[in-house]
Amino acid sequence: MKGVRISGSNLVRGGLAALSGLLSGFTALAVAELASAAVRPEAGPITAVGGAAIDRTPAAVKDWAIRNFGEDDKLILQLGILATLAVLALVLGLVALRYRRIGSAGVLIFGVVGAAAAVSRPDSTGFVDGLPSLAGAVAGAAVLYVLIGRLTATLRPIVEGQESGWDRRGFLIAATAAAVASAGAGVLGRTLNGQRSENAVASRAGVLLPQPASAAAAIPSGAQLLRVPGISSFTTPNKTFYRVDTALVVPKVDANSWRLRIHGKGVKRPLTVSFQDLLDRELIERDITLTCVSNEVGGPYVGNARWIGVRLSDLLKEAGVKPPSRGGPADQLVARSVDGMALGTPVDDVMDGRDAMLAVGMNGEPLSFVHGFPVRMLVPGLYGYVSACKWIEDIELTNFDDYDAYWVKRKWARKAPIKTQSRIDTPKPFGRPKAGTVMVGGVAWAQHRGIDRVEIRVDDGPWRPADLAAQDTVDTWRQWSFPWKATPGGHTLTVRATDRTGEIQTEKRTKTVPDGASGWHSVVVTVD
Ligand SMILES: Nc1nc2c(c(=O)[nH]1)N[C@H]1C(S)=C(S)[C@@H](COP(=O)(O)O)O[C@H]1N2
Ligand SMILES: [Mo]
Repeated sequence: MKGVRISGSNLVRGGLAALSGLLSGFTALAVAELASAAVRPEAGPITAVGGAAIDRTPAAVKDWAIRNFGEDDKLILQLGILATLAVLALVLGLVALRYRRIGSAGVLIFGVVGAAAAVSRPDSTGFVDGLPSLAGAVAGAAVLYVLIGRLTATLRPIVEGQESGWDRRGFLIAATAAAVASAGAGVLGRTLNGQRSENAVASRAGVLLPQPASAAAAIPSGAQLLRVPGISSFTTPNKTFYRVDTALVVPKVDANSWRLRIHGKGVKRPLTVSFQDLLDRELIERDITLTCVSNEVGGPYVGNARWIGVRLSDLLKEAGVKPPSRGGPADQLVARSVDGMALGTPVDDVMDGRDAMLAVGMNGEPLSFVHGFPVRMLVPGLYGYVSACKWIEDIELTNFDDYDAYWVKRKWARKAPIKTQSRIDTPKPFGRPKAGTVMVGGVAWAQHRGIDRVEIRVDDGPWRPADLAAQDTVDTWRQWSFPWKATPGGHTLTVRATDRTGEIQTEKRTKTVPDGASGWHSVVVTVD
């Protein structure tokens, strides 16, 4: 009887020890959240560890995550970190029951790991970034130490002959106090961190985009094919525009205090401009199709929008920058963002007359926070990772030989013009259209070269020309359609495009790494 009772009580104590571990982890995160409000929200442990994990993720894995989780990749990563921490906290609680100090030391070690991650981030402001993790870990370690102390305390039996027990009451009080205090710290931290972004939200709400001096020509009415249900809309709405970046916390920048610095090699007159300075300059409005280098053949990471911004070459010329083709000493423009991203763009591309811009507006609105408010860069014809810096705050002129930007350090190519691609939007893969005329349709893009021709092949038949929608500009994608006389049975539809230099989209399949996927998009359907 006695033996059974003791092991039962050990089981309870084991469970409570594991719970103490969890509570200690909760305290650590909550206190870290509060401390991060005093440093920077991005220095919080989950963001820091997640960000550091993204920085260290090999290109192929990053690509795999984008492919499988799409834009939920960051949420999945954060949930994964939380789940891992929860398991480790449970284990530490159990360890602490036997070895009280080692349990608490374990919590401290996690704090050091979090602090190291925070300090290592490219946007880190130095050692202070490690403080939230350390402060959280110290609080968490203390909570674990105290709780385990109550679980292992031996109280003298109250009644003569009764078994001596542990401090149930003390444990309950300490655990409740820790939980309440941690929840308070967490909520306070969240609120304070939220307030920082309020100024940014207010500054965005206050933006009135001026009329651009150089308006975009109206989109030709024939650019959007109306009789092809299921085709991508010519202009991608902001809400559904794809998003690819490394930011676990979307930067919320206050436009009123935002500044952009232009400096570096061959910059005769370094410039610092404010958001208002940009709005006061001559603005251009252009339709530009943006594409991600991580887009698979047939993939979704491409979108077209109407952007308003300042011509980047105007600013560079004002700063006295000459492109290397005219004797300038710097061939790389490195754009840096508030979140520590660095993207490298060929100076020649930016200054060759194309509409490279610092964009402030997207489809008639100020940029949204996810798409880079207040200002982002865009260079027609180049993949986003070598051109489209969001939340930009610094432009440095340098050389490709002297500096590798963020993605280049991670095996992606230094230079990456967008490859000619075409995509079948409808019918969908494994669709079951009815026999008869089926409207096949989609989009094709070869930014800054333009699309000249799109062809469709049914099974192993001949290539036949698709009907092209009107071209907006060479910097935008182009819709196409093909009325297919579909016969019952399984069929494979394949598309390929030809750009305006006369080059046919290559059949050769390549991976997205290092400079973008190539190959033809095919869709298999069964005609009923
Ligand atoms: N600051 C910052 N800018 C960035 C990135 C990033 O991770 N951080 N990703 C780039 C990549 S890879 C692409 S494809 C485009 C995507 O822009 P979007 O999210 O507005 O579609 O932004 C670019 N600009
Ligand atoms: Mo990208």
